[in-house]
Amino acid sequence: MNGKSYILTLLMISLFFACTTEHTRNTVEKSKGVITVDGIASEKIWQSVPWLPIDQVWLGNPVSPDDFSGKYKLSWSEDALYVLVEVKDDVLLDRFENPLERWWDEDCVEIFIDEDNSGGDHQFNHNAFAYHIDLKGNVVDIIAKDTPKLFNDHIASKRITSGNTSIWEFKISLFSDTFIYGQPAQSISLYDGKKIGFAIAYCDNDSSDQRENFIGSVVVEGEDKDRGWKDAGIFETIQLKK
Ligand SMILES: [Ca+2]
Ligand SMILES: [Ca+2]
Ligand SMILES: [Ca+2]
Ligand SMILES: [Ca+2]
Repeated sequence: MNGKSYILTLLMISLFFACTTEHTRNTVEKSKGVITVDGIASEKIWQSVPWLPIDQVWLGNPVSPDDFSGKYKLSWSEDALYVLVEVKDDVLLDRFENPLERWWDEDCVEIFIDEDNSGGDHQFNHNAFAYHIDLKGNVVDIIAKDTPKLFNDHIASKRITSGNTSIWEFKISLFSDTFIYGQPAQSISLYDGKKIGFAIAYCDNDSSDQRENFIGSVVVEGEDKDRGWKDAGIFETIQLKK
């Protein structure tokens, strides 16, 4: 093999692995069996799909593994997107009795959904959703300036915590950008090949007035990394596969 074809072969091999990795990360495999939202990852699908990291610090200082580490898996059925999350957090802080009070300043999982993968602004509209799920399972997003609302009928979840490790299962119904809060709405049916904008994050607070860290699943370029709550352009595109 001459020098040129050697380099070409190397390039093709690296391209192949780059594509394979990308494929694994962005493709969401359908569950053949029913997923029971009980906080126990006993379903077959959870054994076969890979963990993905929640490791991008969007706010606060770099985190040590004994302060926070997190990972997640995805699957789907025709009626919902499923997320399995494992978080190791040294202190679980449930500060506010009222779920609509500073929901981001206590420990919570945040799940970002852009149903039609359009990207763009969603601060005060439903072009996309930024669901905060607190330790009691309450789901909060804002529908207008200073107007947080409960979206408990969009996400069912169950958390089981043992020591510093919490396992959550989430079942997420998807709604289109025509959703209007308080009016009856039909959730979207999912299908093979569908693309969705997705990101997940964890607000970690252990003992402070404000959250200490906000750690997400996607790389956000630039200085201001806390943009997921208003900008669906930072989400990652995932694609459903049968
Ligand atoms: Ca389960
Ligand atoms: Ca912590
Ligand atoms: Ca959208
Ligand atoms: Ca914490």
